[in-house]
Amino acid sequence: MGCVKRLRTAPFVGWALFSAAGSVNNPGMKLTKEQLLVNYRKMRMIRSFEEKLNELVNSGRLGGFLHLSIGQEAVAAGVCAHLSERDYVSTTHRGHGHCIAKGVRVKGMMAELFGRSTGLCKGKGGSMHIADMDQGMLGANGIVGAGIPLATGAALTCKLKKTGGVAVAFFGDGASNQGQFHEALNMASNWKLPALYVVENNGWGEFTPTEFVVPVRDIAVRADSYAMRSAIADGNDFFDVYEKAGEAIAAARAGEGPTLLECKTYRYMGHYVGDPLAYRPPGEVDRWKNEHDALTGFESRVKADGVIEDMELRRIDEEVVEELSAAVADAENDPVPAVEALYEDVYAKE
Ligand SMILES: Cc1ncc(C[n+]2csc(CCOP(=O)(O)OP(=O)(O)O)c2C)c(N)n1
Repeated sequence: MGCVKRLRTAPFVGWALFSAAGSVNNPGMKLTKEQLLVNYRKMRMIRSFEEKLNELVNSGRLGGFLHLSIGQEAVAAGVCAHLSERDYVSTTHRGHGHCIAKGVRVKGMMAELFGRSTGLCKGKGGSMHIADMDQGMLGANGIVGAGIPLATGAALTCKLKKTGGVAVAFFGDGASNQGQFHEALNMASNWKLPALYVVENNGWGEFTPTEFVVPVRDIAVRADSYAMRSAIADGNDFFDVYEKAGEAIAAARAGEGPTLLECKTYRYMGHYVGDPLAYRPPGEVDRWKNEHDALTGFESRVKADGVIEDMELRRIDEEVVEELSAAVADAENDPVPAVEALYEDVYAKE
């Protein structure tokens, strides 16, 4: 396989970002204790939700083709911490974390993944088509890059209707090579839309290292082509993402137009659940896990600052486990959609 022959030996370039900067950034950043706990809970929920999915698929209790974002939790949480119900988010094939961070109910997500009629899309969407319009979640998407123009359209709606809302598109480094990325950024900048484009550069697109297919070191520079503001964040540092996303979203709300925010991160899991990861350079996954994990970093920071005690975080961990167990039990017992529902909520009918 060509991929094996070309296996990279150097660590992913994103590594340089945090090893040079250190893992604790933005000492001036202000969040209340309550906000910190809310965001820890979100990140813990994202990770535990996906660890649970991994376990369910591997034990044969859950079917379907799933993509997990374990390792990237700080991006979803740090960006969505600035959003409310008037704001929109679009996501990708790897979108559970963005849904949770945006406030989508875990119970409805779990039921959707199990294909139950109680699911957010009545059991007919599944992991890659999960959506929740009540929360401004425009949907996951199996087509790489397709969420980018969707969020751009939502940003145009916010602008025309003067809602004060913003729209955020989350997507991967691979998606930044798609034509629709460039078309959408051009339009958004030209029309000064209240949009934020968050590229999660996790170093891999399927089984290919990013630098094999992206000639620029920083995807953020692509914003220059469209006279758009850009920023680079350490995507495994919640506080850095929070600060940079906050600046971008404030500018968008103030009518100053969109930003391309590149978050350098890493995903611990393969492209899909079941991917044996044989193509990753030895030690790469462990290095990120052991030296720059988003949750461990957050925990060390808040404990060192003396804001939060260990037992408060452990209580959240337990609550998350309980909530997930209940969601799985409910989902397993809920009914599948009735055959008569086949033609409901679809555009094309016989
Ligand atoms: C238009 C399109 N082309 C190709 C694919 C197959 N595909 C699915 S995921 C993926 C890689 C995406 O990489 P990236 O955007 O970096 O996101 P990541 O999976 O790393 O989160 C590809 C090529 C697809 N689903 N849609």
